[in-house]
Amino acid sequence: MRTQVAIIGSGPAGLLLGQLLLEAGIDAIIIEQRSKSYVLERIRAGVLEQGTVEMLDRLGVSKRLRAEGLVHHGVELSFGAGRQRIDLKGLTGRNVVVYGQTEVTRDLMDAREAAGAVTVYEAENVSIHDFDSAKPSVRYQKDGAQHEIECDFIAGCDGFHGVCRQSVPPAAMQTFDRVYPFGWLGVLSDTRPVSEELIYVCHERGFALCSMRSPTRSRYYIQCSLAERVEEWPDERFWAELSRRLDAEAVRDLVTGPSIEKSIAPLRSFVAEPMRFGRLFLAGDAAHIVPPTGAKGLNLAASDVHYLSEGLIAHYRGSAAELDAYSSRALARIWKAERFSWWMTMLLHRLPDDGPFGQKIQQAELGYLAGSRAAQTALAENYVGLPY
Ligand code: RFL
Ligand code: PHB
Repeated sequence: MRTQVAIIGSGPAGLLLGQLLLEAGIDAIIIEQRSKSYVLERIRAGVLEQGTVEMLDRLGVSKRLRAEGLVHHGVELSFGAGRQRIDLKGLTGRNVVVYGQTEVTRDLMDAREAAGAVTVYEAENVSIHDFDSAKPSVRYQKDGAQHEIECDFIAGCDGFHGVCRQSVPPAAMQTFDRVYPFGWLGVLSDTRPVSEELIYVCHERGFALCSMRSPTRSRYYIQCSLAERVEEWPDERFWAELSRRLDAEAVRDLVTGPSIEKSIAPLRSFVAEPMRFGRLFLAGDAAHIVPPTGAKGLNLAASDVHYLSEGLIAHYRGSAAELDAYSSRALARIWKAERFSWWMTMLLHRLPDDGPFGQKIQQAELGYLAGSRAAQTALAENYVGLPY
């Protein structure tokens, strides 16, 4: 088999890139190690920047998003005795849309199938070869047979644990990371959300987040220790702990019910530089991770593949400069999102080793935010997404 661009991974990065290339008439095959239903059932992101929504509009895959997505003009921060609303729309003129990653993935898969583009699911032992030459290739096994795809370029969109970044010689790459000493315990439930807007909670017992997927489906998170296991958190214990961290109004409005998904995610920051190695390009979580506090992961995958698709399109039109600039253009935006996600994490979590000084600084920072339009604007500008 032969294609122009072999895309490894059918998460948001791979699917969006596939759609951008399809629109430009560039041939691409997606190779995914999991089944379609497995990919569709992974509960992850919920907040889309306006730029991500506009990309989905341009690609003609936003019909359901525009009908069912919840447009949010603000977010709330809860600390001390009350809440501070950050007026995203008033401060920046922009907004975010709450629409689950599962739904974005489904819309992109449907559009890809309707266009007759090829995705290989359940590909085993995927490996990439000769990306330092003019003739890279991808090999995998499926249904007991060995397959090889020859291509011009490989796009490594295979997430943090994927094979692409691991195939790069360590000496060619520099990595930067921070592992946070806590995780998020998340619960999905078919209950009415506690509030119309997201509430990010800084509490002495730890961080909490009230989010949603629809007017009848809620998503809640609480900060937990890394030693904890999901089995130790029956629903009653989760709701009781969440309630302890919420303000009186939220406790009054909280509707509890059986969880339909419950999981613990560790928090980390990570960046690999550069993002190009010969004819291999990394995009999305394959190249970087942010803690979810800033809601940036999926949105960064979108901006990466925006830059990458511009580079590939320019290449096939005879210009190399855009592709050469991919890594530096993408990284400039990534580091700003890394900074924001790190800052939001430090602002809102209880750090086990922080001590009284760290807690006073955190309170002062929250107090400054409450009283300063400039500080609120800085948060809002980053939350709705920096331009690209
Ligand atoms: P993905 O989604 O991990 O997709 C990678 C795909 O590659 C496949 N794969 C392979 N395929 C072939 N061969 C191999 N060897 C392979 N190895 C892996 C995988 O099966 C998978 O299908 O990466 P991608 O596309 O870069 O997308 C990144 C986003 O999924 C991620 O950044 C977000 O989910 C992060 N995130 C959030 N982002 C937001 O923008 N807003 C949010 O509100 C938000 N909330 C979150 C989040 C992530 C969370 N968790 C669970 C880490 C909340 C949470 C709790
Ligand atoms: C979510 O709804 O899953 C979500 C929302 C905002 C975040 C992280 C996760 O910052």
